[in-house]
Amino acid sequence: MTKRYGNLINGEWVDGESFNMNVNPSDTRDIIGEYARASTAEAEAAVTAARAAFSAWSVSTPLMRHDILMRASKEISSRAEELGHLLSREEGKTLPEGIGEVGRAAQVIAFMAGEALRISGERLAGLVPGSDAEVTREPVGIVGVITPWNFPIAIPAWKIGAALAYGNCVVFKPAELVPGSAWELVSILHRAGLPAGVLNLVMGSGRQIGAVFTSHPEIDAVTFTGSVPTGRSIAKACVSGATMKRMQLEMGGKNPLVILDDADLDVAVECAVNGAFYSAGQRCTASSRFVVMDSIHDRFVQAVDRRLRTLRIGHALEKDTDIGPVVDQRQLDIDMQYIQVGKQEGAVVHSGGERLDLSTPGFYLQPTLFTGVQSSMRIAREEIFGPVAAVIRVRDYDEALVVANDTNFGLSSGICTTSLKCATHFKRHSQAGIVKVNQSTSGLDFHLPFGGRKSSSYGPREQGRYAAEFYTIVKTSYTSAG
Ligand code: UN1
Repeated sequence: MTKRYGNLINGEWVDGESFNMNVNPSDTRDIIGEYARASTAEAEAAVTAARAAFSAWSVSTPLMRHDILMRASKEISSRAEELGHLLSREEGKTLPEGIGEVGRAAQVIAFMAGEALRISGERLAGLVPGSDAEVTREPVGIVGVITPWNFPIAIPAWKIGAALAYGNCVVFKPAELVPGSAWELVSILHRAGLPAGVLNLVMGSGRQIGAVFTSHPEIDAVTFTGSVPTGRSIAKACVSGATMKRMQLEMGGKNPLVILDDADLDVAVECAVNGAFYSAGQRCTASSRFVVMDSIHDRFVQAVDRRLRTLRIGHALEKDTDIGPVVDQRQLDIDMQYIQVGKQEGAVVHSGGERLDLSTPGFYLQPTLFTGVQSSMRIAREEIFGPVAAVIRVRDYDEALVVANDTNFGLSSGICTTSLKCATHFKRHSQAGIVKVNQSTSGLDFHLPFGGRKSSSYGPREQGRYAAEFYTIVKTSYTSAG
């Protein structure tokens, strides 16, 4: 009998009408638990509870919010191994990656605890003689939080941590594939002392609960990380109801890593392999296009191939595993379809490209490197979200920049070079929200703003102090001495 986990509504754990099995992608015989699926009525009850809690929470002292978040952060870091194990078991990233992600969740919540104390405004002289004006920040209200499966604890932590720090109430819907880490995070925050209704958990179907978030008049804002099509439909729904909702949408990427011929080859290979293949390439910041100068092309491809051969693909919880499985059958099918598409388009599978049958039944795929890719090919334009990367050959830096920007996405980008001139030019002219020089396009610092351009992102940035742009609303007040 597997353990059952309920939703948190108005400070009470409640069972659902039905439950969702949480399956280990490294071994599909391993069922982690059964997680309640919230009904529409339960999601609505959660919104009502959040609204009721808002009047007190929105004017709570910064110190109260700081202390609760710090308590939660400490519990998360003290349980990093255990929570990392759960995360890797349900998502499939390796144990060091899982434990690392838990550490990052603890850090981001601690950072946000500090932000609760740092909320600030401005005071200016008014234009009417004797008057002054203040610009202050207030919480937005009730925030619907929708998170993806690829960062089961870090993304919920940076959205919920920020929402709570700035005095908002939250209704949280985690990805159905990874409810375990989300449940633990909510349980920790709840026990850290949040008043009933301030944070509610409604696990279940995105379509059903997402519809409550986008249509309910008491939801003020929706923050979402996931695919472009889902983001687009959320955006439409958020503005078409009676109340127009603030939104923050973090969507896909097709992130380029440019390799110039003056690059340190070891650095370039490390950036490439880490950015494209670790976490099985399942990061919206993953490098999926290597834009490589002719004169270093063959050396780079050979070195990446050599490095890939040393990587062990396996069960996420086994000690020597470098790359775990992809998350589920659906994602594996998508990855395999794109590998087919790439071959049909005339690209060459230089490394990998095959499913692996290992001793445990799971969704294992070799890291796959395509060469001979043109920027117009689907494998160079569409987000795959798997361990698949495409090498595009270019003549020089100028062409590299054009190719790097030749995409509808604009999340992160990278360049490997020892030329200060090219690095400086690339930082200014890359059409991406995040640019990295001699670093992997993946792996971001929690104290810095995160977000992209073009169809990668919509709305204000996440993380760092820039999170305030989404989670607070500005008020301008005028005072005359009277
Ligand atoms: C990272 O690269 O460390 O869903 C973070 C994603 C992003 C987060 C990436 N929103 O992959």
